[in-house]
Amino acid sequence: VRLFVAVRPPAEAVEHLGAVLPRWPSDLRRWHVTLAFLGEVADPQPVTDALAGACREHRPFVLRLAGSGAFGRNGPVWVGLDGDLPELHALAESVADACRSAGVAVEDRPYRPHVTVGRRGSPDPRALADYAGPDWEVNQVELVRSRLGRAVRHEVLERVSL
Ligand code: 2AM
Repeated sequence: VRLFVAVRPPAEAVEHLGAVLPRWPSDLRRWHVTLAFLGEVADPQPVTDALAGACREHRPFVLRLAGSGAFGRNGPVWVGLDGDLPELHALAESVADACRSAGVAVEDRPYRPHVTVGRRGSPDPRALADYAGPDWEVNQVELVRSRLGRAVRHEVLERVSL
């Protein structure tokens, strides 16, 4: 199964952002902040166990959606995060370590927290550069299965509290 670990902004936060976009996004319920992308994993159980251990070491913290940019010209458009960023980075590092201890080869590249909100340069990230949404408390982490196909589908396999 194809897996990733993420935190999910609550409905208030994604709807606040949705309301300032030129068009109401169809995929708003899938918006998430990836902590670690695992790729194909044969057996999710060891990951689930390691994730529980990692999340026990962290307390809830506060984030808000803020700022925007694109990965390259005409690339995916993202909205950034603000708030307790050191806690977010520390959590992402713990999650990556936990996945590695469960035998998953997680990429070791600089962590750039974001929510992907569009593709091919749309919506215009310049219009969202000064965006700042409401604060929310991050108190759980999700292990998500991603099914590729004509329509991407996300299935939450596990929710782990901080
Ligand atoms: P993205 O939203 O910025 O594309 C599920 O695919 C999640 O894992 C997405 O949030 C995706 O980021 C993220 N991800 C990170 N690295 C990835 C990779 N190499 N392939 C696919 N998704 C990746």
